[in-house]
Amino acid sequence: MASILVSRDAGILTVTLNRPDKLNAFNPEMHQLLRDALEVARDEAGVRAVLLTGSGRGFCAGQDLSERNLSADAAPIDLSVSLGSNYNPLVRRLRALPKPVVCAVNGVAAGAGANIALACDIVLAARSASFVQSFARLGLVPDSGGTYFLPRLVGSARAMGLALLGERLSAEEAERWGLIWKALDDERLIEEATRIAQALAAGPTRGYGLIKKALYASAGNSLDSQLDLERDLQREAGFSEDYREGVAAFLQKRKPAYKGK
Ligand code: LHQ
Repeated sequence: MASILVSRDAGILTVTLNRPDKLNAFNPEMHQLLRDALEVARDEAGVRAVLLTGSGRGFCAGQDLSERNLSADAAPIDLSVSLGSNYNPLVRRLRALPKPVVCAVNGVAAGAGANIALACDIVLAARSASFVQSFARLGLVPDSGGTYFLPRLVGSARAMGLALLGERLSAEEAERWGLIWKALDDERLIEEATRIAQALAAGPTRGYGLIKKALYASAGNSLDSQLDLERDLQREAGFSEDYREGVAAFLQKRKPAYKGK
């Protein structure tokens, strides 16, 4: 059974983490297949949105700990190797993808699994899902962008509480705290995530890519540099066919037919 399932429909690349017995914990094969899928999403013009979810009752339980079994006499593992070669490139790939990524968190998201969800652009979660910064329970530091995303999304008091205590945060609380876009009834999750992905896949793809660039740069920029960046990105957006189509459709009082160009 492949540890990642990939399907394509109407401009959406749906990627499903598929190790349900391990709550979709990451192993090297899963990293490799996810990397391949995100390269397809980046390189193929026909893909205009990505939908990421998990199979079974979990979204992703982070690193597969059964692969990290440390006997007393074993040499310690250098964890920076797997962050440098797998997790960090994954987070960078998700953020840099010039197309929107919708994440449907179908169940528990723990450790790197929680932070990979937070690296996506629109995060929806089933009401039964939860987010756990489980790292401190193992003596580790939140990784995969956790120490970057958490304080920016929920403020430093809540970020510190989540990181130190490693308690489960329900999907509803995550929505109230501004950690995610929306919590939804379980049976509506995939339907709603697909509806959003479909709308994005039919939208002005180049403009969306530029919106991602602008918003993700904003956290590290002064107002002055952000205004300059907006000017430059708007210049680029203004040269797109979709901008031309958007204005024409508005003036002709019809629905725009965006091509993603
Ligand atoms: C698992 C796992 C798992 C293997 C559940 N591995 N089997 C990056 C780079 C380098 C190094 C280190 O780390 C990282 C990033 C990280 O992600 S570190 C953090 C790793 N993840 C965790 O610490 C989470 C561990 N899992 C849990 O705390 C719980 O399983 C959660 C809270 C996710 C869910 O709890 P429950 O709903 O009660 O489920 P469960 O614990 O019964 O798990 C179900 C099965 O899944 C179980 O197997 P079994 O054969 O007994 O049914 C677990 O052993 C397995 N599983 N997480 N990460």
